[in-house]
Amino acid sequence: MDSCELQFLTGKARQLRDDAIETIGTFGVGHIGGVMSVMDALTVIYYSKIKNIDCKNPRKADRDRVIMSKGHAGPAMYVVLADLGYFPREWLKTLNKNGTNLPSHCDMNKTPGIDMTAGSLGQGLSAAAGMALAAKLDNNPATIYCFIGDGESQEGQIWEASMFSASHKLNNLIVLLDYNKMQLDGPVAEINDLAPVEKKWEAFGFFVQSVDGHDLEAISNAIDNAKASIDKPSMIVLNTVKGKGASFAEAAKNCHSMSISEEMWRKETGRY
Ligand SMILES: Cc1ncc(C[n+]2csc(CCOP(=O)(O)OP(=O)(O)O)c2C)c(N)n1
Ligand SMILES: [Mg+2]
Repeated sequence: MDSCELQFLTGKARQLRDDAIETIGTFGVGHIGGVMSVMDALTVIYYSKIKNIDCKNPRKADRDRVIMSKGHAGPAMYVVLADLGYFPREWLKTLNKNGTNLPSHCDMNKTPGIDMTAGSLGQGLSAAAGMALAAKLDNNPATIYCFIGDGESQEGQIWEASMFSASHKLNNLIVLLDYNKMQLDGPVAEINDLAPVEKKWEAFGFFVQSVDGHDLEAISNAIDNAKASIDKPSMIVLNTVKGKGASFAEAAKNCHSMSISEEMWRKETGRY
């Protein structure tokens, strides 16, 4: 990645974080922690790696897919999709309100550009694996990206889907684990530990890389390496910080879901 691209992506990730803080703040409450922690990886995917997407044709057959299996990070997807022109930015003000097209959790039947409905944790990776297998059978060049959470990884269905993916050699599947070490009400390590997570995914047949999930260049290189995998699906462990880039969230003891006042979001974003 050259310095120009790095500078562009750094600025874009900051803008998207501010958009998400404003969007959730305008509603007044939401999953700020898990939205902030995936923002750098989402930025690299959508502004550097993704292929064959078209905001005027969101269901284009050969598009790369992005599945946000940790569906409570819907607002992270929405700020990206609005920025890319899938729907008017005004929609962001309707987040989670009655009649909205932007519910707090991803819904493919409501939001242009959302490839899979999610929210019931553990299910999205199975859908992603199915899409990856279908793409292979169809000789479709699509890459399937799937974000999962570390708390979400306590769901047995995640491991069923991982076995299936390796068994079918789904090298067009890139799973990104948001390893922010926190789940809804506490540290993952204290509730049901995932460590050693890299060894687990390796044992399940994945090509595993572990990176700083806020290092745009490292994420970009890891995705390039994953795309070069010949016969294994990929796991990229994103070592992240829950709430990253929202100072009030990083400072909170638990930032899983927070109330955000107008004063808080304006101060954080500098938008008055
Ligand atoms: C099957 C299921 N059980 C419980 C919940 C409630 N829930 C929503 S988010 C969450 C915590 C998820 O933690 P993690 O995967 O670490 O995501 P993060 O908040 O770090 O983004 C839980 C338990 C759910 N959505 N689905
Ligand atoms: Mg987590």
